[in-house]
Amino acid sequence: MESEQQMSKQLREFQEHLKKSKKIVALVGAGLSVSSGLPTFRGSQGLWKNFNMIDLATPDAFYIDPGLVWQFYSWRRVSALKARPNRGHLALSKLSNLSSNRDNGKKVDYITITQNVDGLSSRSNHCKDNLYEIHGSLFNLKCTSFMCNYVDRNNFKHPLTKALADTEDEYEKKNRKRTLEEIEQQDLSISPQFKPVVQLTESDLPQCPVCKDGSLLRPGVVWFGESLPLNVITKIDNFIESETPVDLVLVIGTSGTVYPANSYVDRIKLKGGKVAIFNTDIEEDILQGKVKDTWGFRGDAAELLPVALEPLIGEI
Ligand code: BV8
Repeated sequence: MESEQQMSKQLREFQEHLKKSKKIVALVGAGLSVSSGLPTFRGSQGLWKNFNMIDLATPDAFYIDPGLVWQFYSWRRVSALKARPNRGHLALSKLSNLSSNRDNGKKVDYITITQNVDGLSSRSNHCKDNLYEIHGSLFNLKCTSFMCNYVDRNNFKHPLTKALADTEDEYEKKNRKRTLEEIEQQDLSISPQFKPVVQLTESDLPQCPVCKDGSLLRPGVVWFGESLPLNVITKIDNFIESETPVDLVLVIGTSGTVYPANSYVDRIKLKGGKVAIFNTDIEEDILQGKVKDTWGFRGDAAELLPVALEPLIGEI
């Protein structure tokens, strides 16, 4: 167990470095959204009904049973719509706005790289041009036809189709269109985890409005086995590889198991950057300060970030 003084020594050292940092990156994972009520991908939370989430986040799963995968993503959409950004999101949002209006005297270049598709960072008033959603968003839809490049961005519509409303109807008896506010008011206490998946046909699912041959729409997320959006990756590479090195990478609520997201931390460390990990699960050596250029803060990222970043962002 790290002692109180060990923690405060780490915090003091970290904040000294934070105040001197000119270039900062945050790598965000599912753990940041836990205190907003959204489950992580691994461990016991990584299940939806009796499916492993990772098995559903693949092109093959969608090809084999688009109705099943769409019910999974409908549940994810409704859960994310119901969730609100937490103080951890707000802390990063303040940091992002610090670097965008550079005339405030605090010269810091900053980007958030988020693996999360829940849209909570963009709903936390995060500066748009330094937020990189490398795995896409639950609220973008795109056509599955290779011949069509239709994309529907920021689609918060609920339900997307009547049949999918049915799956989402596990939350509410009435099957009608609702505003975001109405969704936020509703009671999500009845978990859909135990109701059986219904068999849906393609005609029950979102269709591309442009394609004549009625192609299916899919969630605008990056599935396992798919490449990340090249334009986003290039911007991140340029930020990390430019001649001014990154001084500090904040590794927040991620198990670091997903490539290529997990490669950024080593690349920054290789160029002399220091690492600060915010996670409920941290190796003892890091907590004891025994790992070079690495600080570890064990706890809920939503609680830790506002405290740790306070010297730069002030009070939230
Ligand atoms: C690609 C969108 C190449 C969908 C997601 C074998 C070995 C190594 C790599 C591979 C391999 N086989 C395949 C690969 C590559 C693969 C991969 O990494 N697989 C993993 C499973 C091994 N990667 C890919 O396929 C990527 N593409 O490589 O392309 C390519 C090139 C050209 C052409 C074709 C292909 C694409 C990966 C993107 C997958 N899509 N999301 C969706 O969300 O539905 S990733 C998905 O996983 C989510 O985005 C999520 O963010 C991520 C899970 O990672 P974490 O965020 O870290 O979440 P996790 O649950 O794991 O951990 C949560 C952490 O939070 C824990 O550490 C926990 O302790 C902590 N925590 C909990 N509570 C709190 C907390 N921390 C703080 N506070 C708390 N309160």
